[in-house]
Amino acid sequence: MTTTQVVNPATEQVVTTLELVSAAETDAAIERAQRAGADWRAVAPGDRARLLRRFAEAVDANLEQLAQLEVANAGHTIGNARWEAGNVRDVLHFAAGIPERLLGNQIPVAGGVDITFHEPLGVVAVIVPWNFPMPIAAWGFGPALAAGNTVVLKPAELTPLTAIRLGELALEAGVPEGVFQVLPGKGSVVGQRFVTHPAVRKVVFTGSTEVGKEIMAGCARQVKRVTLELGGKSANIIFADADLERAAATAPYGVFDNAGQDCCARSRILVQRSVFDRFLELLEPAVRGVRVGDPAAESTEMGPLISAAHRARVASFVEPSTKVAFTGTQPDGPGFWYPPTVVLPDAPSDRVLTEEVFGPVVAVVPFEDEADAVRIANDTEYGLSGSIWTNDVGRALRVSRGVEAGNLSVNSHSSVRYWTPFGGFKQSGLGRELGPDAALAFTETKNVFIAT
Ligand code: TAP
Repeated sequence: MTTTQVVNPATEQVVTTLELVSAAETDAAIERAQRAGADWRAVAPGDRARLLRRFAEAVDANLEQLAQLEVANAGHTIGNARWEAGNVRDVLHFAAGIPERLLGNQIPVAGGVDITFHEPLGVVAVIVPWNFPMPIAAWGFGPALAAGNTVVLKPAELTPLTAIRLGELALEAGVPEGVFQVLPGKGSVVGQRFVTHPAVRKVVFTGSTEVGKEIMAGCARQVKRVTLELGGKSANIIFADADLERAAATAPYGVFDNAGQDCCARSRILVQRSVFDRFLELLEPAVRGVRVGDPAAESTEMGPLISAAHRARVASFVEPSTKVAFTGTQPDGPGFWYPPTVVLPDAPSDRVLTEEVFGPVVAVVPFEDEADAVRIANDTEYGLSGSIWTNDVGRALRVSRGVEAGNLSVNSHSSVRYWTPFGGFKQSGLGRELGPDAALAFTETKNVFIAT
């Protein structure tokens, strides 16, 4: 039996020790999910909706407990963790609207009637990373269950606690055994069985682009459906005509939220050259003002990184030769801390501009004009998110259309709403989650012609 220690990244203390699921246990769970599928897809739409609503209510009733678990397991600030648990509840309520609205078409044809159905896929596997354990899990399992699939879910080895609790809450809410199972285990064991087991019809993977490519290649062997939510290197573009004070005051939160461990982190700030120096002057106090510390404290804005290994990786982006403009603060003592750090790269080829840091390090670079801003923003294989700061509506729309990314915001840094689509261009991913079409990612369209 293999076990893993769950560590609190703010204290380095062991929270608990867990048994990891084996390959044989994964197979057994997939087979249970397959058996449960026949009954689950036959549950009347209104009853499936009611069960999802009860699951949402169970999450809401346990919101504080889930949030506290995430603070202890992932070092998320308590404010963020409460939002994340609330997001699971809201995604489930949104998903509860799906069963009764899974509408097909009636298409005019000669000699009969033609109708389409959205059939469930069967067993859907969801593989979750450690950076947002609750929301990313729910974006997969909510709509998948609503559309009549059964779900097996693998949390990241570092952050399994909230997913395990969500699995218990589903059962307490009356979701039948085998319909939603949480399997804490290794990516190389449990995750791989999801890819290779023929009864799994779809893999929803969120994580690194490197592993995502492997998953996609593995799934190709069985023409298995995949949704991929991968890395990012998003740009925060600030034009000279923008409200510079607001752009500078909010820029730290567009990249340092969740200690920069966010696929949507705006980790490149592009600033029009005519206001470059002024913007840096305004940015400095904003970065120094980010409250870094005990994630359980209500006023904290940034917690620790997830692990010592990850901190070492983040630190590798700031070399002795790197020009550091300024940094924020970090607490002393135990914990995997890294301060908010602003760097001024020498060349477009600098690693800090081309690779995802996934930590609180942001690079600021100047641009000349609108075309130059779009060119630099698109000079990356990623395309997940980004922000555009300008007071010119026409420019806001032109640049929004020009930037190759799935989720953009103008004069704000918001990326995620459960009722709007989310996903990446280029190597940031494949497919979309959430939004009005969430259920279609978990169904096959079937066309039936009936001769009259
Ligand atoms: P990964 O190392 O890719 O791990 C993600 C998940 O995949 C974990 O559950 C991991 O299990 C599992 N896994 C690892 N190797 C596997 C394999 N060979 N087969 C099947 N599953 C495997 O990523 P990470 O470091 O945890 O997460 C950070 C990355 O996720 C960043 O690049 C970030 O941008 C990306 N991310 C993207 C998004 C969106 S929405 N685009 C959202 C969040 C994060 P173990 O825990 O056991 O290794």
